[in-house]
Amino acid sequence: MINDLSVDFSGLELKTPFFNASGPLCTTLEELQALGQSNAGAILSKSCTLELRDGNQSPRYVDFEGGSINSMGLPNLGYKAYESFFSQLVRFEKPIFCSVSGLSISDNEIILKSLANHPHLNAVELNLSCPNVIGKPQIAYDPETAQKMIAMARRAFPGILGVKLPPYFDFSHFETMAKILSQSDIQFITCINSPGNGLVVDPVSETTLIHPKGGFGGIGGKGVKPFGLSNVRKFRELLPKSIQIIGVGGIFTGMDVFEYILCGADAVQIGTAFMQEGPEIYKRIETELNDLMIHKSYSKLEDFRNQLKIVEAK
Ligand code: RRO
Repeated sequence: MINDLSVDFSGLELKTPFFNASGPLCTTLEELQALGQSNAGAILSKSCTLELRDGNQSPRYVDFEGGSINSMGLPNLGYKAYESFFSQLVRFEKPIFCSVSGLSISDNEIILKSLANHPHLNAVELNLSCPNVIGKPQIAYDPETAQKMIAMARRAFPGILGVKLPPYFDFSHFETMAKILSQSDIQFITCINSPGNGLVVDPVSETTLIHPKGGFGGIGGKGVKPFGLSNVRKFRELLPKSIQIIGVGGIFTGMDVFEYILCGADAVQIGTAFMQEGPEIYKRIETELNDLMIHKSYSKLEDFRNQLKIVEAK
């Protein structure tokens, strides 16, 4: 490593500012160990529930030109399995994050209280934005429920706590959520989850690409980057500095990471591109970010974090 790519994340050291988004390739111990061996700055587990879940029927994850659509439906091994994995990940000497997505407030409370006693877990990312559980709306689109969930989580889990948000598209919605988040004593937000309920069509077979929910699913990939960037930028403007921001959405290159940090991200996560390329992606992205920083004469991330300028009017 030539530049200093490290991040102080609520007192945790991330050696690189990028790691996996919760979802792709982070469900089994083997997958989590592969993240440990990679150049990812942290290890994040698949969103977990109280009990093991098989998830939705296949096909449920399909790549298309520049992106992906998924309706996995929260397949995971149940939180107790992840608790047993975390102790086996300590040797990689990087922060361990657990994503939690219980199906009710009381499920989340049980999981979080148990995680609070785990000696090797460093942080929790509470998922308020899964778009794919049949019959369960995305919590973070309902501010009142989100507020209750976050307040409960704060009481149940005293450690480093963040929430994973869906994309917002209206300034009034950003302001409503920012008010709740500012009053909630959490350490970070992650934005954005895959924009929910997109539809991708195969014109040859005249079918949807995925089966569950009539073909509707969360969209990842290049098309969502403008919304990932806007959500990071807007929340950075509205939230106190004490809340750090992880950017997600459409990151394929070191240049994409650079753009997110320019918009105010403290760190970033990679979903679709990680699924396509595997754990080797973190080495490539590190090299690309390093080269770009050298080209621009930046030696550390603080040199350009949150420094985006508005283009002059003509
Ligand atoms: O498992 C999923 O279907 C899923 C989840 Br929990 C999520 O948060 N985001 C997503 O795109 N898929």
